[in-house]
Parts: sequence; C-alpha cells; structure tokens
Amino acid sequence: MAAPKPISWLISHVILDLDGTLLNTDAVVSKVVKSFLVKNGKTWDSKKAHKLVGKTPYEAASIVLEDYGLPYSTEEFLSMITPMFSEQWCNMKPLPGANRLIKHLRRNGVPTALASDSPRSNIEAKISCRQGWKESFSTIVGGDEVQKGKPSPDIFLEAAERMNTTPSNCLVIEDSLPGVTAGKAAGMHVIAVPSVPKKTGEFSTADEVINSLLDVRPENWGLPPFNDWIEGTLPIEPWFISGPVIKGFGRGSKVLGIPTANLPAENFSDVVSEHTSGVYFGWAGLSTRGIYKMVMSIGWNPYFDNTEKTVEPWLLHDFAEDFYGEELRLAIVGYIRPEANFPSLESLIERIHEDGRIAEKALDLPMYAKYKDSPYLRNPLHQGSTTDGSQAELNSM
Ligand code: ADP
Ligand code: RBF
Ligand code: MG
Repeated sequence: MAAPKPISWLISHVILDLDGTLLNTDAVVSKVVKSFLVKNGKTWDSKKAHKLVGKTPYEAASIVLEDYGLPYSTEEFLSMITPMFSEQWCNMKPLPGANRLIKHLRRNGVPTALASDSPRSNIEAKISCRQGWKESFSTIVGGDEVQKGKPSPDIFLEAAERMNTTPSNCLVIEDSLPGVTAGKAAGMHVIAVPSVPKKTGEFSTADEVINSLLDVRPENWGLPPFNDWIEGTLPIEPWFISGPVIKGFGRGSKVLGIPTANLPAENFSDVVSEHTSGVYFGWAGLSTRGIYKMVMSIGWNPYFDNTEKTVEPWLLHDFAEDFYGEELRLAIVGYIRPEANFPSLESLIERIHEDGRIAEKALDLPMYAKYKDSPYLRNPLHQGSTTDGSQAELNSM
C-alpha cells in the first residue's frame, strides 16, 4: 500500500463516490441481471459477475448482451432493466465502514460532497433509504449536472466549486478506475478502494490504495482521526457463522505452524461476501468442547494468492487432537487489519502471532467479552446465518 504523499495535510474537504464506494451496488446488479436472464431462458453464471464490477450501466449492459447472446440492442436492454434496478435501490447495503466514515466526517464538521455519475434524482432516491446520509453531504453532484462524466474531472471540480474550495484541498474516495482518473485529473488527492479484489495494481495513479473504508486513516490527510480503535482493534456489528470444520489447503499447521479450522464458505457466501476480507477476531464454540478465543483471516491470503475467499479461524487454545467434522460456531466481534502480503513466510507468521496477541488481550475487554455468552455459540439448534434470533438479541445490546 502506497503511503500518502507528504503534502496531504492540506486536506479540508472530502468528496465521496456512491456506487461501489459507499453502497454495495454490485450485489444488486447481479441480482437484477440474474432475474432478467432467468426470465429470458438463460442461466446466470456467477463466475462472470466480476466482469460487471465498476462498469457504467452502458458498458455493463453491452457485456451482458454479448456474454449471453441476448437479441436486444444495448438501449433496449437498458430500458427494460433500469426499472428493475430502481425497485432495488433500498436493498443496496452500505459497504463496511461507510456509515462509520460518513458519521465521522459529519461529527467533525468536515465538509463532504457526494459525486456520482448517476443522475441526481437516482442518487437522491438511493440515499433517501439510508438514515442520516442526505444531511451529511454539503452538496450532491449528479452526472446530469455536468458536461462529462468520469474519467473527466468535471464532476469533482463542480463539487469543489460548490463547497467554495480549491481542488488541492479535496480528498476523493473512489472505487473505480475512471473515478480515480477523474479525481487526479481534477488535481485532487485520491484514495482508491477497489471493488474488484486482487486488482489493486491497476490503481497505481491513486495516492493510496486501501482494501475497505474500515482502513481509511483520516489523520494521514490532516483530518481528525477516528477514535473508535481500541487496543489495535475496531469493534464491528457482530456477525455469526457456523458449520462443520472442513479440510483447508493443508498448510496451516504444516507450513505456518498455525492451524486454522476452515469453514465451508459456500454455506454462507452472502454473509462472507458482505464483509470485507481482512483479519477479524471473536469467540469460537465447539459443541462438545467449549468456547475459545479466536482470531481469523477472511480472504484470498495474498501471500499464497488463493483463488477462493476462505474463512480461516485460529482458535487460541492448544488442542490435543484435530476436530475435523465437528460443528464450529463463530461470533465475529472485531476487526484488526486488512489482509496483506509479506516479504517472507517468517514475517507472515510473526504478524499472525501478533494478531493472536491483540485478539487474546482485546477479548477480555467487556465490550468484546460479553459475546462469549452468546446463545449462538452453544445452541446447536441455531443454524449459521446472521438473521437468527440470537443475532437480533445481540444487535440490540
Ligand atoms: P487444513 O488446511 O485442513 O485446515 P490445518 O493445518 O490448517 O489444516 O489444520 C487445521 C485443523 O487443525 C483444524 O481443522 C482442527 O481440526 C485442528 N486444530 C488443532 N488445533 C487447532 C487450533 N488451535 N485452531 C484451529 N484448528 C486447530
Ligand atoms: N495470509 C496472508 O496471505 N496474509 C495475511 O495477512 C494473513 N493474515 C492472517 C491472519 C490470521 C489471524 C490468520 C489465522 C491467518 C492469516 N493468513 C494470512 C492466512 C494464512 O495464510 C492461512 O491461514 C494459511 O494459508 C492456511 O491456509
Ligand atoms: Mg486450515
């Protein structure tokens, strides 16, 4: 990850992109395209979904038409599918860290604009479903309010002008390559938060590339720091997953000396894809053994460059034997850091041990310790998901 450039202390204004940066637009795009294809006698191929990420509606439509051999022009297809999207706007979930960032900027009086290529009315409709968002933006600029969309700088220049500031005072946060290009062309500082995993190399023109909004460090830009980090950890809305322990890549114990009790990620792919990859911690319940502290990585293990997103929980306890096939129940309560690559296996191992020490200590804090008593961790009747009763009960805590 590139360190922010030294002149960054000039930042006084922030400009945020909406789709793919604050809102998980891609999940809804997949859902809508899938239902359209099914109605047209085609089968949705989830492996092709990534081709639509970060594309304009026109580009995405052309790709779908070609991939699935549909007999429509791009314009016809767009006119059929656009109303289907509009129905789904309120189903777009905020991306991890989006609510936190917006609230933080507002609470600290940092003037913040929303700048999106979508028409202004669509932006308004999308954010109206999210409590406190509209009031948090000093201005909103839509694609229909400027001459040219991203990668042209127009939209960001217009946002700066409306906020009565100069481009060099602005920090843009963007998930797409055209957006990053637009921000740099406007003479602004740009943090890229790529929506497409493992494609961070393409964003080298950005001043900083981060994995998710949880990793924004406002103080690097001269803005007020977040004050919710506690002993190297960030409390999150807890989430809960469970399943039988399965075989992993067979290298946790062998290569790293750190066994990870893998869970079948496909059983809760929605929950896993909703959460950013990274290192998390929490509590682990094994039905016949007890409840243990746990630290885990979720993602593609950059050091090994895996092709699948895996869930790798390391229980902070010495077990006398393996427990493959046993039901493992996890309450994930905090975040530590993004997944990273390392120059050597030793440095990866050292970092994982440090994660273990951080988790071990943090889990004694009352705010995390209380989840040790979650009914979810013990009750074998609850089936793994975030929508069961024990979750609702915990969320109200
Ligand atoms: P795999 O690649 O099959 O996951 P690992 O080398 O990562 O193999 O070993 C994981 C297995 O080791 C787990 O499935 C579990 O049965 C066992 N195990 C023993 N101690 C632990 C521990 N402290 N945390 C996680 N798994 C452990
Ligand atoms: N793998 C990485 O490539 N990068 C990481 O930053 C990373 N962090 C991890 C943190 C923890 C707490 C654990 C348990 C594992 C982490 N791993 C990471 C995953 C490790 O590579 C994985 O468990 C092994 O590859 C076994 O499949
Ligand atoms: Mg493992």
